[in-house]
Amino acid sequence: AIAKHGVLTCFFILLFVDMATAQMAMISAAERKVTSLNGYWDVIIDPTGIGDWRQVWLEHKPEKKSDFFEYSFQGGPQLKVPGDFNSQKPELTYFEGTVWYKKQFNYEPKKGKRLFIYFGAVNYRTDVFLNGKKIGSHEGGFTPFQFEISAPVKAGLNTIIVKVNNTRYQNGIPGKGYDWLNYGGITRDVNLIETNNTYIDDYSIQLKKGSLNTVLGWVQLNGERPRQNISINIPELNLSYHAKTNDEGIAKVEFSSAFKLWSPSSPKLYRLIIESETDTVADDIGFRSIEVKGSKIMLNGKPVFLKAVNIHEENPYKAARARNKEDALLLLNAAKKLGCNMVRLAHYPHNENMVKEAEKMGLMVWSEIPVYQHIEFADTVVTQKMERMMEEMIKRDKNRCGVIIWSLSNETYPSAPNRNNALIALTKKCRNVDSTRLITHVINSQQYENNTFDVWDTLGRYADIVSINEYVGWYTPWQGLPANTKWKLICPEKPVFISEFGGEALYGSNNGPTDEAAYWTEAYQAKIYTSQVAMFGTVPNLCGVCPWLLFDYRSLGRMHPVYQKGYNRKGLLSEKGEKKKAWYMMKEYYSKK
Ligand code: GCB
Repeated sequence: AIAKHGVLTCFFILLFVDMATAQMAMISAAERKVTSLNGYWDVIIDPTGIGDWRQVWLEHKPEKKSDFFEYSFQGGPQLKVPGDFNSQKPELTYFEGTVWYKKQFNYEPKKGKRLFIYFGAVNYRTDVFLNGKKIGSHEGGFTPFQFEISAPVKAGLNTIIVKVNNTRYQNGIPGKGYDWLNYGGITRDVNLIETNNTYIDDYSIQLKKGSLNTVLGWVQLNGERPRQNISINIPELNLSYHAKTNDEGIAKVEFSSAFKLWSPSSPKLYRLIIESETDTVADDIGFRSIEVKGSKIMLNGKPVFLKAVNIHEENPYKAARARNKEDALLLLNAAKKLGCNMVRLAHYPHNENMVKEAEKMGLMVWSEIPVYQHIEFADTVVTQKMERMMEEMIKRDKNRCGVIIWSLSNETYPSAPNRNNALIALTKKCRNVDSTRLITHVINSQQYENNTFDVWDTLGRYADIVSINEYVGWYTPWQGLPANTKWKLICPEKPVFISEFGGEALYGSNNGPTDEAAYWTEAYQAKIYTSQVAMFGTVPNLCGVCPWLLFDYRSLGRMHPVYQKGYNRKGLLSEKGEKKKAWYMMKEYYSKK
């Protein structure tokens, strides 16, 4: 009987295989007419994936007492959305598998309205079912997506079931190996969004490359009335720009004004209202120019040194994925206190609060897709996923002037089959989608011999900035005086950014219990920083540095029973926010820059 049931189920699963992949989310989702589905959701924890066979989404209900049934949500546990599941239940701490989520909502369909369900992010694979039918799926843990449910939604009570699976896949992005906690679950907001038949799906409103006063962009409508009059209003500037969308719903936008430019010392944003005949969206947008000229990075036409810090999307005090404005402020205020003017949001797109709050505080942002170390570039599915993730990241954040750099990869292996082809193609795509920002790839393939760095990776040729991760003093010993370091660079004309450096220290372990402990002391970490600072003086075209990293953070690969206990200890701050010696050194370096 089980076998027969299995065959039938397989048949049904096959029927579902071709269901829709998610749509890219409309931008500025929070500014729309939303009904939040945040809060407690009923869940079924499903370590083996048996729920697929039992078709959890059908919610079989017994008619008679004697009817067989399994996997009811009723009377089971609940999890908070948004939120990773790992930090919510002790049995889920290191869980990698499937959790089914269920939520009900009431809705009254209205003539002329469309309804979408929007997910800020779900890690890693998502399948969504509405009233027992699959409506589609999404892959990727850090970008938003949506499904239109205008047709299947019913009057009255509706049931949404979401299958979340955070298993690591060889052909996933990231792949199987990475140095952070694999927080699974519905980690960001879920909203119902109601729009008119034709709504403003997307817009790009930023300064034209190289210009300090001219906006070049577009507005994109979605719906049955693509041809409309649109306007862009900036009340503070008394500016009102009018255009018409074409048959594809697109209008080109070009206007000039004497903008007060956005910069770290004056993070000016303007309230902007975009109107079509059938929709209105508001946004806070800043204007700035970012370019590479010769070996320098120029912000608003002036050279800028990037005083950055690496940050994972984790609230260290809660040992949980950061998800809201308060979490963002905790992390970003610490970066500010260190004296930073930029944050590298490692190693995946963080939630929108991070980007928006950083922008408001005058922190430039480096945003990255999780193309990290072990990626199966030879698998064409992987290259498609990379592109899709990049597009989802850019669609969401392209109007954030704070974002100055798109990072398309971190420490990938030059010897991995098809790596260069895949990343070069991705870079070209990225420039097509957004020509206004800088693009980088983080390189870690350099040789360090005879106190000389040989940065030979040809990927550097396709980036605007050569970004290098190096851990001399930690994973690799110094081979001479840091101040005498020599450099051979694949692109000697380009700006160089040290995107990671550092070492681990357990806060308070200043007099380690044994001699070996020297390596884990704050003093040892501080010495790495002194040496690195001395070495920075030797880097040709140095345009900025970025210690790894702000806070100690959770990572499964960090299991030293005394010093790590599940934490990567390269933080300048402990997970409790205590300042290590290296914090003060970095702060001093930034205060002098
Ligand atoms: C790296 C990675 C970063 C790691 C770090 C480390 O190069 O980019 O994700 O966590 O090294 O601590 O080793």
